[in-house]
Amino acid sequence: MSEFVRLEVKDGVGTIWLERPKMNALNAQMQGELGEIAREADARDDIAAVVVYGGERVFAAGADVKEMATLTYAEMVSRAHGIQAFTRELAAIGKPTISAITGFALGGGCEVALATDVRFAADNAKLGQPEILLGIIPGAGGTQRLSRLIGPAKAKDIIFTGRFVNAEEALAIGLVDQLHPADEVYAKAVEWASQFVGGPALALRAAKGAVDRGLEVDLQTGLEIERAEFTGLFATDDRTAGMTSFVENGPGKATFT
Ligand code: CO8
Repeated sequence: MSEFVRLEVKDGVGTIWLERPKMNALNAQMQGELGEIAREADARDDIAAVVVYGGERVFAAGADVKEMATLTYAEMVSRAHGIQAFTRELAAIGKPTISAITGFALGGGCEVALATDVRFAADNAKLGQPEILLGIIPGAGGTQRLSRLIGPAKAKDIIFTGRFVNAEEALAIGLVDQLHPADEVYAKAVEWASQFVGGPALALRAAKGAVDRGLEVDLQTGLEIERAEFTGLFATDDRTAGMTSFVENGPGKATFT
């Protein structure tokens, strides 16, 4: 039973709630719960898409610094894999995922948002990787996912300085995808996620896998990944339903199972 992370399912959309007052600081227990709930969201057939949300005030202010402050080097050596594992589990959800960001998304909080496909932010949002100010660097994927998303120069500026990026700048550099008033950002994210309810789940999983795995390899290997995913879909009921419906009724009217 999770204490700090909750999965709520409504009309085909799963919301992963971050719930650890006051700032959703991610202690080791919460990191483990997030990884576990991400795996559940991936596996459940009643979830078509996932929203990650920290509530109206704050997304997450990062790893729990008070907990981390006491760790020795030897303890961190054995924990570091787990720290990367929970954002990897989140990124591995084979369904469309979106973060609805209000307030601070810092350090590990920003890394959680980076592990989803899309980010909608409130106009009061502040994102950043302030680890450098603690004498460390991002450890839950930030150096890798941030630079892949916004490019190495902008990522280095943010990681080297530890500065906070406000909502307007985050939108301008592609760190977030849309801005909304704080009290609307969750509803907008749910609306985005709802588009995929009743959609072709295997094709969505294949599309996400092809894009994500393709980003990690050379073009030729990426094209081979695409070809394998593309041809594999010809064995699915969804492609039969999609194409039959197009031929008989025209575009966009297919019902998928
Ligand atoms: N960890 C633990 N407690 C925190 C954290 C945190 N990251 N952030 C805030 N808090 C606590 C404060 O200590 C304070 O507690 P209390 O009321 O008991 O004194 C309470 O939350 C409210 O915080 P503030 O009074 O500071 O509130 P402000 O509105 O003045 O400031 C800020 C909010 C800007 C968020 C500020 O608290 C801050 O800078 N927090 C730290 C942000 C940070 O450095 N994050 C990075 C952490 S390191 C990290 O994430 C490592 C990544 C690699 C591993 C990832 C695994 C998840």
